[in-house]
Amino acid sequence: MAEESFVALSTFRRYSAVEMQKRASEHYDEMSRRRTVRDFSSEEIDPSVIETCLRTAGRAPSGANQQPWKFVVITDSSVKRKIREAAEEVELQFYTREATRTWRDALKSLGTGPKKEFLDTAPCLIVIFAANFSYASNGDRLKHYYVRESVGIATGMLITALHKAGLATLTYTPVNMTFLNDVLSRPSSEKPFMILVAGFPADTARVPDLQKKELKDFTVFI
Ligand code: IYR
Repeated sequence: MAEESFVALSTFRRYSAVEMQKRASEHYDEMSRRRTVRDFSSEEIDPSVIETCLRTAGRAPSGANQQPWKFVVITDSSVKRKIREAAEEVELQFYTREATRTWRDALKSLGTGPKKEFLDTAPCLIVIFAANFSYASNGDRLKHYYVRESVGIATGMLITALHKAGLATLTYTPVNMTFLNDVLSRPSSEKPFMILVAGFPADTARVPDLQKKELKDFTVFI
């Protein structure tokens, strides 16, 4: 085991009460403008913006600091095409057979269906994998803890970073994502977590008029 090593906390910043409220409100306003987009233009993204956003995701807290995430960034159109083909097969099964009536009803307001054009048109797909274990340098198998929580936090930080950088995103999760291991040659220790689609909205993009719950409806203060 590595010996514990501590350094002074030099990165924390203390703000005045007024400044705290201002910063909190500004971030609320910024994130309130984020919408999930399903129609993308094919305009390319500067790769360095994606890299910086991924670095942000890599700063997420994780169980035992094991950082059990892997981000596969796809801009190659033939790989995007393969993902679209495999995903549409899975979705066709879902929409025509597997989805329960209640699940179908829950999706009505989103206007989704088995066609996933965005997997072709969007300039960038980020496939996020969750690693249940890794191998230490001596070859020992290292179990990871709180994997889904950790990867979920990193994904949230990535979504926030991409939005703040001026990109639109779509959190996309086909019911069965195992095809992603094959298409992207990832080992079975890595489980597909999500496809995060990133790009610029198509000029014609429209979004459903969804309502968010009020603070009082999703919080309890004790
Ligand atoms: N994966 C399908 C179905 C779907 C499920 C949920 I829950 C959503 O919030 C949206 C879609 C699809 O993407 O069409």
